[in-house]
Amino acid sequence: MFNKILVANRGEIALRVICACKELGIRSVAIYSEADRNSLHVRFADEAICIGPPQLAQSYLNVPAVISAAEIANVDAIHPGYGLLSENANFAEVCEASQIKFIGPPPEVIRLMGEKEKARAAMKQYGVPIVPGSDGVVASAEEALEWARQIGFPVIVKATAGGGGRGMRIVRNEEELPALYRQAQSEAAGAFGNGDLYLERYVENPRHIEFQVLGDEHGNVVSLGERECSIQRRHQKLLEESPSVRMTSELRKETGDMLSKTLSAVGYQNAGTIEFLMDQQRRLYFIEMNTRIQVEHPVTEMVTDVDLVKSQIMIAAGAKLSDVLQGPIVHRGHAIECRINAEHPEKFTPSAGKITTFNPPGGTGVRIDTAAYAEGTIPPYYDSLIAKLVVRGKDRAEAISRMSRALGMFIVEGIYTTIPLHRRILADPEFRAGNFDTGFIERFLAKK
Ligand code: MV4
Repeated sequence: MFNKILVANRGEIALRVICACKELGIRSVAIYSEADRNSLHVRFADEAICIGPPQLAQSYLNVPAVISAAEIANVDAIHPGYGLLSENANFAEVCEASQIKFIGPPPEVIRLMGEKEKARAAMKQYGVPIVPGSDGVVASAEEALEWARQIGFPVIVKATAGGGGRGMRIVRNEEELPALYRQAQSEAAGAFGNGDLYLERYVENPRHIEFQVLGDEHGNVVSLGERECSIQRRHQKLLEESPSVRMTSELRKETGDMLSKTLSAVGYQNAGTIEFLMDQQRRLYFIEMNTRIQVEHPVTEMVTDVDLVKSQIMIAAGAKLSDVLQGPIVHRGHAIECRINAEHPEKFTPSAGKITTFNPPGGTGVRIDTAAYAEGTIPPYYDSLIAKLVVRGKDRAEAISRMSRALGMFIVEGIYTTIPLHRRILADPEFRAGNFDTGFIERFLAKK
């Protein structure tokens, strides 16, 4: 097992990784920017190293600074958390070259899944259903038009390097295709330095359903079931739950078995998430794969009792899945997560500053992942997520009433948060009935 791990992240996820290290008896090393001197990840790690000024490019994204800290602290491994360097294949390579274990899949697997058109082709090769679309990258607007005629409108043009909905355009007819193709191309080139596009048939009002997997270094991959993440705004998830109200135990098993076969063939190692769109007929279509631990991982932890971050660390140290899991995956009850962001309720703009009051709820079935505290400051430089409120109940009805009462007892003063928005979502009849898709939030905000 590792002796010491550097946590290349900040905020709640850095603290989450430190918790896993403590429980495994591994020393943890925090890195921090000048804006994070008083952060809890610094306080709770066994060692902490300042790596630069507040700006991301000069601190948490500064590869030479992160690697230098790892070498000075003499760590065995680096856990990247989510975001930041977590899906950067070059960083994973630098770790390898420096004889530091990157807690994640091999660089070539990160690279494969990072190019969405390549990931699509790989999944298709193993029989995972994908949305009908182009075979590879489309080189021009003319070629896109040919594919679109073949697939049928509406179609969606996507950037192969895409993420967060950038470099994506919905195209409803032939006339608007050339202009939208060029818009997506220049947006992608600007945002990712890669303007390559591919085409898919546009699935109307889908649900967003993702499967959690774990793969070890011995060719074993297991599925831990799904999370439903349809409650999103501008490609930012707000609320996630497991199980999905539209999932059946048969579909869960069939999809999980298909994914474990496919991903062991691909050589997948680490925790991973496979994103699907689900249509009204309950058909699942692969869209992309994330090769990191995700923000919403606690939802799966609550219904399976598997510690995903500890599992990631044990797997990276060479452990077999059978030794990590010690038995079959069992799904019990229902879990919901609300993302508490520091942002203005109407404008959805970041709300940095000092937290004057912080009263997180507790009680049966309630979990809070946060690095926030009273009198602490939320710096303006980083992601606005300040806490995740997660509950588990025996069924969805109990989880909803537990979440409603917990949200009612969560007091944060001094900054704006998404707590009031979540209280309204939990009270919405359509949400409570399980009647929603990725268009929910837009309709919800319009009817107010
Ligand atoms: C789609 C789609 C409909 N059809 N692909 C948005 C971000 C990226 N991860 C994939 N996205 C979508 N891809 C096809 N072929 C609709 C979306 C989409 C979406 C997906 C999941 C959750 C929320 C969404 C909101 C708008 C659009």
